[in-house]
Amino acid sequence: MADMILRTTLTSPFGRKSRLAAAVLGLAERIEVVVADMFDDNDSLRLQNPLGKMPTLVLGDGSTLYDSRVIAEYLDHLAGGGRIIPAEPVARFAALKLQAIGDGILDAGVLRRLEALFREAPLRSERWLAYQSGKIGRALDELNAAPPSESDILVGEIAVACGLGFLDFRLGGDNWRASRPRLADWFERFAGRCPGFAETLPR
Ligand SMILES: N[C@@H](CCC(=O)N[C@@H](CS)C(=O)NCC(=O)O)C(=O)O
Repeated sequence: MADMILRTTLTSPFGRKSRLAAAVLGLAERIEVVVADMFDDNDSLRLQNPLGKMPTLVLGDGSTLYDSRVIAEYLDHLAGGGRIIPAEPVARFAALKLQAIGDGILDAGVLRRLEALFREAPLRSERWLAYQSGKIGRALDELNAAPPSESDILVGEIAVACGLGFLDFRLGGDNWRASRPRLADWFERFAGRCPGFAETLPR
């Protein structure tokens, strides 16, 4: 039975990070997803998280946790610890660094999307959009040069997969795969082996 609520949309890539983490850790049944609307002034999301951001996890006692990194830590803790965030320092910081690059792709992608959502076409800054695209492109190149693990499913692999899934969902026309075949192959294999991957595809 669910004893926690996750506030997110079914398209949020950061929300997907939490949902994938829960699936990987065998905790999905304990979490009910209650869809949030970041544009609705009256949505309780803003009471649960003053930043009004998704994902936000509401615990059984009504207290809340955010952001996706903190939620990943919490779920890992609930599952016994060291499952998606290793305790051993070398593995731990490698996983957290990989999470940072996956999150960074998402931060840049979300900023690009917000620019399009909040600014009319004539007001959009092409320079800003290109600045964010540069981050995504360089991150993808680095990941292609050294793809994540083929066997582990740690917070880093989860974050990178959510980043790539977001590019496919929101920037479908932008074929990142063509010049990053090693990363594309990694992503395809990850999709096949990661619990919850298909169920959490953005929709
Ligand atoms: N660092 C945060 C980023 C969360 C985030 O940017 N979420 C987006 C949706 S994917 C959001 O809520 N945007 C609304 C806003 O920025 O007001 C995390 O890891 O959870």
